[in-house]
Amino acid sequence: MNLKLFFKKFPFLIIFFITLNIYEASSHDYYFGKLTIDHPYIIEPLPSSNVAAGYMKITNRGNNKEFLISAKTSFSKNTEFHYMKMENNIMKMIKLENGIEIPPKGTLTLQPKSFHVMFIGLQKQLIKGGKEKVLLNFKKTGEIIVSFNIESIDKKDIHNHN
Ligand SMILES: [Cu+2]
Repeated sequence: MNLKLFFKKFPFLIIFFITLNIYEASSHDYYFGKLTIDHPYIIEPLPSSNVAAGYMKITNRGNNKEFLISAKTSFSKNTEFHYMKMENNIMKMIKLENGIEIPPKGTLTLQPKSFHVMFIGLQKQLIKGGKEKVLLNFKKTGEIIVSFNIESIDKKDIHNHN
């Protein structure tokens, strides 16, 4: 049976396939050894800003701790890993010198007001809708290039990734 005939007989399948495609295009996961990196994104910084923050969800299916120890990009001079913490009603940004720990059989979510990758010394303007490649280096699993979507902060509020 050719495809045209097939869809004539089962028109609901067209919708199913289209939905499947959209889902795959937006799911944006990376499987890397025992790690899954889910939906890396950067919140579009203000045009005047010299820094931007990146987020993602990292799942470790292994039996050992893993560490995200470095990140390299061509759009920023430097990257650091930070954690935000409330101290006397003031949000403090703490630099994580040893990287970000992902517990065994666990998930760590980098998200606003928590863990993030700080891209410092931006070399270009990051505009929502764009994508930027980042080389992530994990202590045991090694290096992987992932694509971060540039998203606006408004979209994040109505968008639930869980
Ligand atoms: Cu920061």
